Amino acid sequence: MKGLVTKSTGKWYDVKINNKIYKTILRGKLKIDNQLTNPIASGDYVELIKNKDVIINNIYKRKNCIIRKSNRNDKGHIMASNIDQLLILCSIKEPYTKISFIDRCLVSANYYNIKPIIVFNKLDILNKNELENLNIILKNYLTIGFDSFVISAKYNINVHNLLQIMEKNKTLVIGNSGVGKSTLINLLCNKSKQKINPISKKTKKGKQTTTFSEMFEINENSFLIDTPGFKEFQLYGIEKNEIKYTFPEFNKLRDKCKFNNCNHENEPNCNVKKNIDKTIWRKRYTSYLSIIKNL
Ligand SMILES: Nc1nc2c(ncn2[C@@H]2O[C@H](COP(=O)(O)OP(=O)(O)O)[C@@H](O)[C@H]2O)c(=O)[nH]1
Ligand SMILES: [Mg+2]
Ligand SMILES: [Zn+2]
Repeated sequence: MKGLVTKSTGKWYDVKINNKIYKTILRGKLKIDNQLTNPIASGDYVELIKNKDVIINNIYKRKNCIIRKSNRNDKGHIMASNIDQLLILCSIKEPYTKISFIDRCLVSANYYNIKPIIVFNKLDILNKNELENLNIILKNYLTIGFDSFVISAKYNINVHNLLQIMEKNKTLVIGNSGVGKSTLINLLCNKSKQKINPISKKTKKGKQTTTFSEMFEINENSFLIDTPGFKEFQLYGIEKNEIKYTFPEFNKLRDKCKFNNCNHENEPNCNVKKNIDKTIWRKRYTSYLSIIKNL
């Protein structure tokens, strides 16, 4: 039997076959992978066999998967497999999403060939100044060519704009804790009963409730995958000299750099650096430097 993993806890896995969810465990030999903390993630297609327990006997080849560096060690952690899009949920207030966080997610999406969508939530709590700031950020991302939206998940403002994009896709939702991932997923997925965490009055940050990535159904063909909140998105398995190619706006300029393998760092006559504050948004260039420094 072939099924779709909708939830993985590390101990047991929910696998969906024809609208029925099986609680399954993993066959021993599949557990061993020295590079990754989790051999299976939501979105994986697996082969089940029935013994006393229902056992995952095999994993089907993945179309793709998004891997980040584990918080606990240097291994990779698969966030989800076989996904079509990455929805980066952000907020410029309560909590503030760092531009470098967004850019790390964008690098990852580009590297794994997954379409990113940038969504700013909590439109309802922004004052005039904050709205102006958000519009600048939005304009910059749109100019680079990224689909970008502003919504309020809590008050269902502009969320309909997302629905069409979600249709017939598996979308991984990523974002700092407290940005509203569960609120958005509850709104879009009828059956989901995600726990919403009140923002702490002291820190204005969300607590982390979701511990494992889990897939929810918008309809028969459209799915959202919720990820556990985390503070930083650390890249995994990407070489430093590959990062520059994941910034589409750099690619348009690099032909005119003096060196054809220019890293746009300290090289003389770098056309990317020359264009900072022109066609290159300074914040993106800063993200770029911080990403390559941290690898
Ligand atoms: N004002 C406002 N609050 C929101 C919005 N979306 C979510 N929240 C609140 O933000 C807090 C965290 O939401 P939650 O969905 O648990 O965030 P998650 O950690 O990303 O899953 C809760 O108090 C939500 O009610 C929004 O659009 N506007
Ligand atoms: Mg949540
Ligand atoms: Zn250069």
